[in-house]
This record gives sequence, C-alpha cells and structure tokens, in this order.
Amino acid sequence: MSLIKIETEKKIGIITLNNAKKLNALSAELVREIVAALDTLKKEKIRIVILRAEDNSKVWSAGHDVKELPLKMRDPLSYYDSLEILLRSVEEYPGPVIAMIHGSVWGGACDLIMTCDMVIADKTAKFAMTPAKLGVPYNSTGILHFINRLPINIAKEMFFTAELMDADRALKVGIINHLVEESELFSFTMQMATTIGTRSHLSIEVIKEQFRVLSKAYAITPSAFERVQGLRRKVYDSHDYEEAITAFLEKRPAEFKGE
Ligand code: LCV
Repeated sequence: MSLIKIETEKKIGIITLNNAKKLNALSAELVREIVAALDTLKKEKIRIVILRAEDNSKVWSAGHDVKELPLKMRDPLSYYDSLEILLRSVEEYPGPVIAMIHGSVWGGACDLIMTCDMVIADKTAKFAMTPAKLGVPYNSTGILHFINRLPINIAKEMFFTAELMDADRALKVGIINHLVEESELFSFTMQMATTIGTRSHLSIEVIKEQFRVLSKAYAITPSAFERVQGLRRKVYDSHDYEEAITAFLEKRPAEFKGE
C-alpha cells in the first residue's frame, strides 16, 4: 500500500492518497491500492470512509494518469478502465465515502469526488473538468455524475471551459457540501463522520444504495446507446484526440483541427 495510507480512527476509515511526486495521478497502480483499501475496510465492517490527500498537498489529484491513456483507436474510458472501476467501488461501498479536499482536483479525480457521497473542502480546493483539453470523449456514466450533482448549465461550463473553479464558487454551485477553514478541515470531516456513525448503518446502507440506483435510472434505447458509442469512437479515433495526448506529453498546447 505504498501509494496510499489506510487508517481507522474511531471506526472511521481514512484513505490518504500518498503519491505527491506523481501529483496523486490516478494511475492503474494507485487505483488498485484504493480499491483494495476499500475492500479491506468493507471486510472490517468500517461504515464510513474519508478519502483525502496528504496534508498540504497543492494537488489533491491530477486526475487520470495521462501517460496511461491509449494514444488512439481505443476507448480511453471504457467500462473496465481503472478510473471506472474506482468510481464503481466508491458508489457501491456500503456506507458514506466522504471526499476531504485540500488542493486542486483535475479531470477523472473531479469525477471521483462527484461520485463520493459528500465533499468537505477548504479554501485551497479547486476543481477542473478537463476532457475538452485532452480531446477525450467523456463517457455517459461520468457525465451523469455531473448531471445528478449540478445544474446542467454549470456542468456544461465545467466540461466546455475545462477551467479551474475555486472553492467559493464550488460551494455556491453545490460541488462542496461544506467549505471550512484549512485548520479545521480534518476535524470537521471527522466530526461529520462521527455523527453519521451514531446513526443506523442498516438504514444508511440501503438509503445510499437507493440513491445509487435511482440516480442511474435513465432509460436509453439500444440505438441511442450505439449512436453515442459511435460518436465517441469518432472522437477517440480522431487526429485531435491523438494530438491532445501527444501535446500534453510534449508539454505544448494542442492544435485542434476538428477532425
Ligand atoms: C500524468 C501528469 C499528470 C497527469 N497524468 O506540475 O477527465 S479527462 O477526460 O480529462 C481524464 C482523461 C483525465 O483525468 O485527464 C487528466 C486531467 N488532468 C489534468 O488536466 C491536469 C494536468 N496537470 C497539470 O495541469 C499540472 O501538472 C498541475 C496544475 C496539476 C500541477 O502543475 P505543476 O506545475 O505543479 P507539472 O505540471 O510540472 O507536473 C509535474 C509532473 O507530473 C506530470 C507532468 O507531466 C510532470 O511530469 P514530468 O515530471 O515528467 O515533467 N503530470 C501532471 N499531471 N494527469 N502525468
């Protein structure tokens, strides 16, 4: 578990992203450790989990590890991609997973915190949704996380501008449940988790599962599904997707051609 730390305090699980040198990028290896940690905590009947980064991390997580994205001709966010496996592990955890944010949150990590049950942050928290920067045709389950959490115009602004949103605005639009002083972030988050711990876990577990099932209860016809997959394939087969990933790796701005 070298890329994360896993602790329990007062029967509250705490998973700390601990790979600052890689900006806690959600590599397959880091994701494997987080998923394994959640499995361990589940087996230990830990009812609440806090997901956080190390103290004073400027970057909470830089999102999907771009170096692990397929360069072309493959869906970068398919069902068994490590990010998708992580998101499902969080939403299927039989109890609240609370994201505790200090620092900036990028791309797939933004989807991760939108998949957590609540978000507590301090003033250093910033959020950017970056597929449009990387030419990535984001997937429907990911977009649904934003539709379920935000007014659709705010969700679109995040996807279309890929700009960082600061903590004050993130509180206003509803990404953050509570914006607290940096010095109180951990104690506030632990206090909320402790309060939840005094409630009926059986009730909370079944209520969380209903939130999960109901939040995904959108009918989509097979032809609509296949059309979306076809449209997404055009993007990840495109020059622009390959150019964006290559430009990132070459540390230069991407030159999009619309093809
Ligand atoms: C691999 C990285 C990364 C990284 N992966 O430090 O949502 S989607 O669809 O877009 C999805 C596919 C997704 O999540 O994509 C990733 C989205 N993430 C981002 O757009 C954030 C990209 N990173 C940055 O903007 C900067 O690194 C921040 C602002 C996070 C930190 O800037 P800072 O100046 O402190 P560097 O940029 O110098 O990064 C340090 C090293 O980490 C690598 C980066 O390439 C650099 O590598 P070298 O040490 O080899 O130069 N790095 C940063 N983010 N997501 N590698």
